[in-house]
Amino acid sequence: MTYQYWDQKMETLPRSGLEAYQLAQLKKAVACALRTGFYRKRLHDAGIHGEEDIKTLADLRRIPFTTKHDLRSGFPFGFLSIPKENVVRLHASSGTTGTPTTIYFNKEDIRRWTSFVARSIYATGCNSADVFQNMITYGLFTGGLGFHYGGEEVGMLVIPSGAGNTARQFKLMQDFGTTVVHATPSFLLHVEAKMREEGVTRESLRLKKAFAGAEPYSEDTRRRIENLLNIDVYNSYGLSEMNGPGVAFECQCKNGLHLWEDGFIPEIVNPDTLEPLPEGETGELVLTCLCREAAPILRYRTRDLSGFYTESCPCGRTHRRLRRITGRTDDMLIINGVNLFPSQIEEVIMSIKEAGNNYLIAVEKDGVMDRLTVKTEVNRDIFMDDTRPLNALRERIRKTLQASITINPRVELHESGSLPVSEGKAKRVLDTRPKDV
Ligand code: DLL
Repeated sequence: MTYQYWDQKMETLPRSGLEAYQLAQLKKAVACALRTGFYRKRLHDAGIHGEEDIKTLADLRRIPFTTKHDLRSGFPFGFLSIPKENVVRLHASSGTTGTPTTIYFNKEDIRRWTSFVARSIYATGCNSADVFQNMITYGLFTGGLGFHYGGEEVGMLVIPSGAGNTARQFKLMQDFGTTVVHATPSFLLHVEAKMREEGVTRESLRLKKAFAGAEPYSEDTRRRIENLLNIDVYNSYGLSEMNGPGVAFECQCKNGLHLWEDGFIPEIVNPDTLEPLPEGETGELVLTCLCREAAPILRYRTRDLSGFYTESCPCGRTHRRLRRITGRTDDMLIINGVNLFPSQIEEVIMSIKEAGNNYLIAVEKDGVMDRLTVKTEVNRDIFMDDTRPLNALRERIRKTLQASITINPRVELHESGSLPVSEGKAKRVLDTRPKDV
């Protein structure tokens, strides 16, 4: 395979060069941070008064961690390090659990973010001949404008279709010969199911690739989307606090996500002790942003669980590869004392051919016990007069789930298209247990 690089020198920079670059950028980030209300106190308390106090990369560990709670406490301007008249954009996380967190950009920040997204897109083999339909929410969410700017930078024809409205998405794909799409994996599965329902064949489209991210998904889900649509799917990871998309991305090898280490310093820590873990182990990802002046964020606890591959990538990039993110430290369910990540259920559902593209996990109290119900869509054809195949399938799904998660769930089968679909990030878990129990 021949590989193409957006910025070959930087993408293949030997480790020593990369670390020297990181140190220089870290000094700048600390200098920026010292200009914010929030970090001035934090850093002074840690004995850091200027960039000269950062002498090696190891000094990063002197800086205290930053949490989502800290970002909220600084709302709205506690993390702003430049005069407001130099800010050109803000993005905000949805803030489903309270005050949103807001990130600010100056012109140079937007330029750098754009180049990380362009680099990511280019690493998948796209070029200016591609027609790119950005089927993700625009607005305060970073996925829309982040990919929009990156796609334009690559020179692709960008169709800002936004999320939702599958009929219009198909029409745009057919009219303009879309070759690449960007969406959440759950929306891609929904699009595929709708195509079948509306008789849109994959042969009538020119689709070759999809970028899928913004929520966790399993390797089985990737394979399902790839097989059904006959395309390559590339995993895309990012978070608003680190600009948005363009933090880590798969290259054409599709085996782990290159984390752009000239823009972000990653650490993997034990989420309980916050101590660094040996290379290769799974823990909480902590990120320091090296590429934003307006709103610097240092040692941010992402809550995302992952680890690095230790072997190098055949593509020649030196930036380390993150393993697929399987969940967050805060999305773990405890069911009658057994720990369970929603991704474990997804893996089973997606491995069962007859199970449909959408599913839901319901957890409720049944007396003193917790009860887990997995609701999954299945093909309409199976809902016939004879209920035996349906019962057999339900039993097979239940047994496979039980073998994998060691909890005996109830399984409900639903007609395809009948479970709720969200245009943005999928809401898979409905936990109605009282919170204080
Ligand atoms: O989701 C940014 C983004 C947009 C990434 C488009 C990729 C594509 P937030 O809304 O702040 O930002 O959510 C960030 O989503 O901490 C992860 O928990 C999760 N997440 C994002 N990408 C992935 C992925 C955007 N590829 C949070 N796999 C992160 C698993 C992901 N989880």
